[in-house]
Amino acid sequence: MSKKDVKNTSNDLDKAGLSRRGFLGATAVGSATLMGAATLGGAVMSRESWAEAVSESRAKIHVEPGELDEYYGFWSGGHQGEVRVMGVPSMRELMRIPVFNVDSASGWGLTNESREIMGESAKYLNGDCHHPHISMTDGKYDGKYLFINDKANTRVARIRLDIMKCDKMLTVPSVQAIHGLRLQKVPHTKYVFANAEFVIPHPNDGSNYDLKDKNSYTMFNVIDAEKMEMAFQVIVDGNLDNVDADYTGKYAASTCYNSEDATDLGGMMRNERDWVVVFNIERIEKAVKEGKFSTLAGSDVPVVDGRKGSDFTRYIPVPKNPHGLNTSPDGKYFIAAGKLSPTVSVIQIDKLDELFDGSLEDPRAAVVAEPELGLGPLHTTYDGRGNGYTTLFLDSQIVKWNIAEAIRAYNGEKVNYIKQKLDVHYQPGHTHASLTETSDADGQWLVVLSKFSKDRFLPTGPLHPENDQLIDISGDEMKLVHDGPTYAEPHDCILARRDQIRTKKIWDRNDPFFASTVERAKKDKINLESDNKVIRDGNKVRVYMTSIAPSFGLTEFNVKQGDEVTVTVTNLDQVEDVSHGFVMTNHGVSMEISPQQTSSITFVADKPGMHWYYCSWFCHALHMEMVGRMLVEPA
Ligand code: K7E
Ligand code: CUA
Ligand code: CA
Repeated sequence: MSKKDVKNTSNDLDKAGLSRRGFLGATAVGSATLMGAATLGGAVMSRESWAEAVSESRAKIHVEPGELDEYYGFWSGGHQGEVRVMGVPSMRELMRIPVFNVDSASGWGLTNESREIMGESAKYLNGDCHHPHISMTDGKYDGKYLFINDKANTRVARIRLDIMKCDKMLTVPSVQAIHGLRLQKVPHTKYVFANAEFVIPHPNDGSNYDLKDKNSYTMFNVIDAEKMEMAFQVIVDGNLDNVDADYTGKYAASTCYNSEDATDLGGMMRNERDWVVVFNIERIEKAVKEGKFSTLAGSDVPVVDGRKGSDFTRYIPVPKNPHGLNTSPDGKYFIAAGKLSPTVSVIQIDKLDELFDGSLEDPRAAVVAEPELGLGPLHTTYDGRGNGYTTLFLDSQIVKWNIAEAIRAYNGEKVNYIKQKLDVHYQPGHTHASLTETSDADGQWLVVLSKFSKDRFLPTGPLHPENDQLIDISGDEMKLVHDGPTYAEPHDCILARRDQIRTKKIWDRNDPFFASTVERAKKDKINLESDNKVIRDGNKVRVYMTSIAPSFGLTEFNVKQGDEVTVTVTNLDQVEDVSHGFVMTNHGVSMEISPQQTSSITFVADKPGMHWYYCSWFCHALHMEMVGRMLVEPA
């Protein structure tokens, strides 16, 4: 079926005197079995025309060899620790950005430059990242940074999108397990909001294990995005799960599933309602500026108390163990997914002012709808046309529903706000529509990150890949167009238009990424762009060399057994894509040196004899010949 035919189908509908909305509404009220039937714009289609409509959508994701994708996708790598860059809609993996892991191709976690960025936490070889988010200006992606959390080791990292490398990493003090992470959207990303999930005693020194004690709590953490330093922390009741920010710059809101302060599953499910806690960032910022804060032992970060009764927060009861919290792109609503309740709770953001000034007393008055969507709602995303798309973990479905109609139904009107339920495969967690968390939400593509793939791919033993599915949401009907197996475990992803990301083709010699290495070379009176020299400093040996395809500036250097050797390589090539590598055999040494980059790595020459080093990134027809030898004199 051609595009023209699809259009005709809707025209026929109009001709029949049935407006799209009227038709859907009437049918849906009358029949619960509509869901799952093939429909286009409300018209029930034949099996044949349905297949044709889907195949037309599928043709759109075929990006020809040599053609570029319309969107950049950034996927978290879950407990694998990295960020993955995808092209959408082709779903081709473009790049991996190591962050909370060690990567032997790039040398992340091995090189001096990366270890300096990781700081003290470089000792951790693992991470668990969930939520990647791109910095914004006026509620739109500015393409500058991507931030991501590490639940495992309580960190937040920043990736510079011009070079697609992590350039800052911060361990959040006095808390455990950063989970939810979102950015201030307006006026710009001044703050990173990071939820610490687990309640711990303060001080956590073994003197107290009582979670009901008033000195046991977790905190909402606010990070200065530009400096990547802590701005302030807010003590809360309960625990903290997911978070999002509004479009005024004033509020952020987080879900809490453990209002019970329980330590076990049964306890955490006891209450029918937990809550969404809303933070008045403006008020907290003001209090901190006026010095109205305290600090915790071993930290100088300003801490304010945002527990119940505080001026800084409001607690809005919602059912039950809520999980995802997502702001609608029109800026009107925070929507919290019920998880153990089949509902989502729609919180009207412009009622929050009244909630904070006291003119609205009951916090539940800010809830303007609580539509029933299905079993296990986890996360919601938006098409910018007034619809929400919520993952149903237990039903293995994505449900499209209309927000305005859900509000009318909550007010007693008889409307069916559910537009479509589509099976996904299987057990979806996050879902993300193109540009959905910005005011540019364009309703083109929807990614559903399914936790189980079961039988969808060739078997790979007991451990299965996940399944990231791509759905065309540009029309009235969601159409599943692609299965994308992924390695553990992308929790979340985001999509940005390709023009919103601007990358460098080669390194700038003044790039701060390797500035401290340049600084060290200066102290050694080394010109990195021309010198090939060995500096001996006691038992520390610093080897400086250049590289230009297909050779290293030094093909041989001498050290003594037991020396601590730092090899610094500067890639003089200026041709885009000509990256070199440096690997010292049998020493655990490997790194990338891309055009105009300087990289360095330190190791102990603990074995006497001859040790070859070689280039590990294929750079030239004579790449295999790009070698040298380290000669280690026995002690
Ligand atoms: Cu639902 Cu960590 Cu965003 Cu996983 S979280 S799914
Ligand atoms: Cu240089 Cu391969
Ligand atoms: Ca609970």
